[in-house]
Amino acid sequence: MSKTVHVLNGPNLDLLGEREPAIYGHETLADVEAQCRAAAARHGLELVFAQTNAEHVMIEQLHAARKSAGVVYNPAAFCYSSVPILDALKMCDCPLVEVHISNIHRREAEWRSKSIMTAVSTGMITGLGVHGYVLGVEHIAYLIARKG
Ligand code: CA2
Repeated sequence: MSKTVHVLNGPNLDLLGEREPAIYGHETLADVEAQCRAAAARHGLELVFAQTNAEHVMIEQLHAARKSAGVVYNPAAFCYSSVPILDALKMCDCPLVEVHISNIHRREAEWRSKSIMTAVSTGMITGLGVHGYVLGVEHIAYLIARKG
């Protein structure tokens, strides 16, 4: 059984920590990666961490993650429109934890709450800041431990 967790990030998240700190906080994506690596190490899991601004790259990253222990993913604005990514998510044979740093249900515009990915995600963590990623990794670890 795979013990690899994939943490995937969509467009613009490479700039995390540089803009809109009131909404997204001050931590950078490198900080998020370090926190996810620490969580994975605590549970003896391998971690693949990636970010892309390109839809086709995220699709390929999801294909690579299909048989993994689980995917923790922040699709960012792809979550509002990308049917190709939605289809790639459907092809994954593993738990899918959708993460949003901000609470997409509390934002300035109603459209931000309408992630089309939610329909195929196993679950969603939204509004807990970058700690949501760590919780996502912890959840995959919990599922592996439960299976024995
Ligand atoms: O809250 C989240 O994690 C979001 O997925 C972030 C997306 C946004 O479109 C979603 O509505 C919610 C992307 C935000 C743009 O990227 C930024 C990166 C760094 C700093 C500010 C924004």
